[in-house]
Amino acid sequence: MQNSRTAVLVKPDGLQRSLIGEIISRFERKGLKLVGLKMVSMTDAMLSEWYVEHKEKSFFGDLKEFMGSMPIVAMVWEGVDVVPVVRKLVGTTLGREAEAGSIRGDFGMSQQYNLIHASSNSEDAEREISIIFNVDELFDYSGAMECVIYAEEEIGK
Ligand code: FUP
Repeated sequence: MQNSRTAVLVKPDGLQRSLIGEIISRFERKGLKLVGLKMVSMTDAMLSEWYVEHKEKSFFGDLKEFMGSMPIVAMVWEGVDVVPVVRKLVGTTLGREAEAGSIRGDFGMSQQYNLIHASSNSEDAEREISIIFNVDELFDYSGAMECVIYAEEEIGK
């Protein structure tokens, strides 16, 4: 198993609904490690790169407008298999169908206003992280609780 990183955005609706603390808290409680955090206004160019896979979709323009309408909170979380772990905590895209217990399932009703973004795979994670974070804005430190979150063989120590 491998320690890896994923990108998370609390979207404009998450900011407006004061869910930043709640969201950070869920990832902390799970045992993930926060290695980057910033508030940022995403430009049209950043959003075109971020959502490149959706550039032909009908909702592309509306999605970029919404995401650029106010600041978002960007984070990088680290952990073993962190990409699928975070996707599970976030829940499926449409809030009103998302699993109860997930962030979207507990707090959302919408598809566009679905509170949070989480990278779909490791390649997307690294690409997304580089759109928002400089190398010196990402931190490497040892987590004091790691020895009770993972068994030694799970983190290859
Ligand atoms: P997800 O990976 O769950 O965040 O969702 P997608 O990558 O499928 O979609 C990216 C974003 O586009 C979603 F968060 C919401 C938005 N979207 C729409 O606004 N309308 C749609 O029909 C589909 C997605």
